[in-house]
Amino acid sequence: MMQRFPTQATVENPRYGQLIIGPPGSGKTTYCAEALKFYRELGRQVGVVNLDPANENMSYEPVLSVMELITVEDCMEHLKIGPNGALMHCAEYLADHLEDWLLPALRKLGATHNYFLFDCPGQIELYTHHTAMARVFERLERERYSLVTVNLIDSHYCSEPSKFIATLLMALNTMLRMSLPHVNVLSKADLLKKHETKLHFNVDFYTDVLDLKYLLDKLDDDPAMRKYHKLNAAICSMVEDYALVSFQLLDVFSTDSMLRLRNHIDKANGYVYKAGEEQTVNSLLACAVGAETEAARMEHDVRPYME
Ligand SMILES: Nc1nc2c(ncn2[C@@H]2O[C@H](COP(=O)(O)OP(=O)(O)O)[C@@H](O)[C@H]2O)c(=O)[nH]1
Ligand SMILES: [Mg+2]
Repeated sequence: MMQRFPTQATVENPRYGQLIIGPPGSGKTTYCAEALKFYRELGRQVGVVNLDPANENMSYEPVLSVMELITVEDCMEHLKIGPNGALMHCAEYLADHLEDWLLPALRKLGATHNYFLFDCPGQIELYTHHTAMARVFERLERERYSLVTVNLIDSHYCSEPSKFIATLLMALNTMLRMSLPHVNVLSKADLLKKHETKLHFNVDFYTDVLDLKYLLDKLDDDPAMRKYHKLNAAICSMVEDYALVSFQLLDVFSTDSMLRLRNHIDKANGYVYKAGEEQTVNSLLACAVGAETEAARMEHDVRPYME
């Protein structure tokens, strides 16, 4: 987790935003719906802003949706382009209408909300190659939102070493490109128990990303992957050298899991340093120095998803 130091002390009315990203189907919309309820119960003035122009089955009531501005379907019909091109076009269109659409709407909502969950589009190329979403995020930062990217990745990707190595590379690439406080999440962790027989290592191997030598050995077991040994070794060593990628496990339907993730996110975007619902010196200190023991962390973060 990349962490931001407290800058809010000088800001009059701090505003916060979680940028929920991750491949289609990784659980972004479900997370937004559950986080909305959860944060509301904590008393936060929170709302979801849908920035995904192809978001179907929104299970929450957004305070604002990009689909009021443009939809993938309209683009496909009017521009006679395919779904991927239409999505890129929508992202460009959004980035071109920040000053006359997104920001005025957010400022208006600012009267009643100071915490936004941005449900973002999933296509990875929007974050790794394209600049439109980066432009949106940069502009929000300049608008003095304390942002954190919450990158959801289906924990199913742990089931095969080759999938996991691709996940690591994708997470690192996104983190470096976005250069924002960042929390990587393995979503649908409740399903890990079901897949556990397929996992080659303990769950904490995947969350902590400390020693990838074992992953490399496993990759070499597969003849199809063995011929890429040098490439895989280079990727593993790069991920280890940066030492930035680690994951939080999330089961959106578990209150404890949502609470643990909230603690990480609050540290990452600096919410914890501001007059939030946890204002005591002890809770600040606990967050600041990571006062939890390794055993306690294992008990809460890893154990529920084992056996
Ligand atoms: N078991 C389980 N399923 C989940 C969880 N989060 C999301 N899902 C399911 O994953 C599917 C895709 O979720 P969705 O939120 O639409 O993904 P999006 O495309 O990233 O917005 C849906 O069927 C959700 O019910 C979770 O924590 N546990
Ligand atoms: Mg969605």
